[in-house]
Amino acid sequence: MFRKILIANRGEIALRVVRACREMGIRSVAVHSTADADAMHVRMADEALCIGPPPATDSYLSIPAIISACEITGAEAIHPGYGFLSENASFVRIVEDHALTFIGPSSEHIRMMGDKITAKETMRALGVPCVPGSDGGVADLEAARGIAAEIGYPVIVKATAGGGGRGMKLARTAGEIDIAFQTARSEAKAAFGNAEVYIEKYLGRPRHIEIQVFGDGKGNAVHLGERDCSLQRRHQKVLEESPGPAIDAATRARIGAICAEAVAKLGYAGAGTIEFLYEDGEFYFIEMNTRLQVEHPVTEAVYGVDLVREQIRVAAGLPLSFTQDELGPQGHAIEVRINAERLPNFAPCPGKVKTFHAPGGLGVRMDSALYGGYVIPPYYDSLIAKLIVQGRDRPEALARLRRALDEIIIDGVESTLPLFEMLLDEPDIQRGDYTIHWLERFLGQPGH
Ligand code: MV4
Repeated sequence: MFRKILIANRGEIALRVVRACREMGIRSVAVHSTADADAMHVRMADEALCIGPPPATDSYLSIPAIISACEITGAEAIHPGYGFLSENASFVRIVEDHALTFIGPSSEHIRMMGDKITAKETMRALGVPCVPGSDGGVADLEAARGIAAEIGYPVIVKATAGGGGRGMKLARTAGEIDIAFQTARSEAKAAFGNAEVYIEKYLGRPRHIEIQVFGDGKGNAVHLGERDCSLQRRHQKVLEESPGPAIDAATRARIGAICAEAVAKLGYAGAGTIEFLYEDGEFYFIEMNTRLQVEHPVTEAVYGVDLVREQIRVAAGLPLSFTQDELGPQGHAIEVRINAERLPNFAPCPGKVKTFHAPGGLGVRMDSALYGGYVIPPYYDSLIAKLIVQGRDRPEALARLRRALDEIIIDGVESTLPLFEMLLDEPDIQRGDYTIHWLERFLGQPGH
């Protein structure tokens, strides 16, 4: 096992990794920008090193600074958290070349899933159901018109280098395919330096269901069920839950087994998420994320596992600590993302936190790097806390969420807390009856 791990991240996720390290008897090294000298992850880690100025490109994204920090501190492994360098295949290659261990999958698997056409072809070949569409890239307008006509409108044009909602264009009718294709290509070229696009049938009212998978890198893998992440605004998730309100045990077992088998055949190592659109009882693969996700705690809650501990174990060459037979969801968990943003426009609202009080009690977990007197810097993501609640069933989890929200105090900065109070009053949310479009429709209504 590693003696010392460097955490190439900040905020609540850096703290999450520090906690796993401490429980495993591993020393933790925090790195930080000058803007984060007083951050909680710096205080909580065993050691800390400043790696650069506030802009992430010069600190949390600086590969030379992070590799140097490992050499200075003697850290043997790097946990990337999410975002920043977590899905950067070139970074992982450099880490490997320095005889350090990246806590995550191989650079090859990251690169494969980063290219969305390759990801889709790979998954299709492994028996994972995909959205009907072009087989591979679409080279020119002629081909785009032909394929779109064949699939039937509406269609969506996506950049192979995109993902997470970046670089997509909808064509509702044949009259819109030329502009959608051309715009998608030129925007993809400008944004990613890669103009290649592919075309899919557009699904009009799906849920976003993602399957948590875990591989040991030696051909063994398990799934840990699904999360319904449909409640989002501008591709930023707002609330996630597990089990998905629309997914029954038989459906979970069927899609879970397909995902675990695919990941096993790939020889994938570590945590991964296979994203699907789910409509009319069918799953359609869209992307795979090769990292630990923000919303991993809902899976930890219902499956009773420590996913970060498991990531560290697998990276150290140890086997998975559980078999598929030992894994099953118990009860229900919900996470809400609390951002330092002003409603109704979600404008970032950094500044000094005067008072901070985290909720507690049965079934409540709050992952946050906030403290009273902390100054939220303006340079990074506005996520300041994740509240995760669990109950014996969904109604109990919802009641607990309402109770925990009542206990939270965040004074000094505005936050998205009032949004969750509003959501809990909505019958659709109480019933679990929502798609990927529900929240934006709700927020678009006058009065919200
Ligand atoms: C789609 C789609 C409808 N049909 N693909 C957006 C994020 C990226 N991961 C894939 N996305 C979508 N792909 C087809 N064929 C609708 C979306 C989409 C979406 C997906 C998941 C969660 C939120 C979303 C919001 C808008 C659009």
